[in-house]
Amino acid sequence: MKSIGGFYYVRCENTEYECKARGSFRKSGSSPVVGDRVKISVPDDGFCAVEEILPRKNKLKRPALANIDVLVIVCSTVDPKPNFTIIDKMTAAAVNNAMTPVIVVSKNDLQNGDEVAEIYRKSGIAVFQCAPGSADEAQALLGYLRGKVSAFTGNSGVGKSTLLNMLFPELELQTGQISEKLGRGRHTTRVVELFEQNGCYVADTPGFSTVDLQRYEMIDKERLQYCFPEFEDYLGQCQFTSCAHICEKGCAVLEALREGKIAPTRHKSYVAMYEEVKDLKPWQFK
Ligand SMILES: Nc1nc2c(ncn2[C@@H]2O[C@H](COP(=O)(O)OP(=O)(O)O)[C@@H](O)[C@H]2O)c(=O)[nH]1
Ligand SMILES: [Mg+2]
Ligand SMILES: [Zn+2]
Repeated sequence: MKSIGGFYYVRCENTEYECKARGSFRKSGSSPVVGDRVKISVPDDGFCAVEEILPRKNKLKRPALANIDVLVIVCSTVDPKPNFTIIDKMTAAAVNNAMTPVIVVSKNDLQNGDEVAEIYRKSGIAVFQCAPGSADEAQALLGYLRGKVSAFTGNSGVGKSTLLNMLFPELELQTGQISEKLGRGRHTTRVVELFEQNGCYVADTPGFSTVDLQRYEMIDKERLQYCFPEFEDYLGQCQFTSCAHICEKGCAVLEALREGKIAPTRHKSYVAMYEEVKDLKPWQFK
């Protein structure tokens, strides 16, 4: 649940155990991180210890988190306007890391967000549309997050803190901060923690800064197509087996795009990401 100063706080049933890690973890360079499923020993006297880390389904470096189920990507209708390239990089990075991307469209009271929402629904991604007072939508999102470990991300000002306060009132996060750095400054040490309420586990990263996948994550050109869920039905149906779905003749993805089955902004993001990585050598990844 939490890692601070060499101690690990491990939840087992309803008890939290303060544990040290076995020295062997340090030698192997794979110490436990928040979100890990672990085996611990609980002696009659002395320190509890993390004995074993179970296999991870994913792991982020910054913040150090493991086993994230859901990446909640918050974007607002206005103030700031959605940046589709960034949003789509996040959804792709989530899929590439075995996380389920979810889109929250905020500020529907300022401008209707149906068009943005439709782009992602059409892409097979769950969408929630929030505005102050839209308690039903917040409840639906809470229901979706129950039993899962989630992390929140999105540009500064989109309403992450506002949303988290709506979902988890006891967090009492400050909202309307100009810079995420302000929030970070309040923490003197870098604590990473999972916050649990109603069976939802949310990554409380320092100052609730965003989980920034896209800056550290590049997806190679062969894998990229699989990170856009709406392409799936058409993959393998192109005229050329090596089709990159950019401008090729007989491309089933481009045909779906023309027929309106794939959103133009999504394909545009795919092309932009493809262009970024197409000339990179394998050693330039990670
Ligand atoms: N009208 C409106 N304002 C919102 C909504 N969500 C957030 N805000 C405002 O947008 C500003 C930024 O919100 P905040 O939660 O701090 O964004 P964060 O930077 O992503 O954490 C604040 O002034 C909020 O009051 C919303 O759904 N509707
Ligand atoms: Mg905030
Ligand atoms: Zn194709």
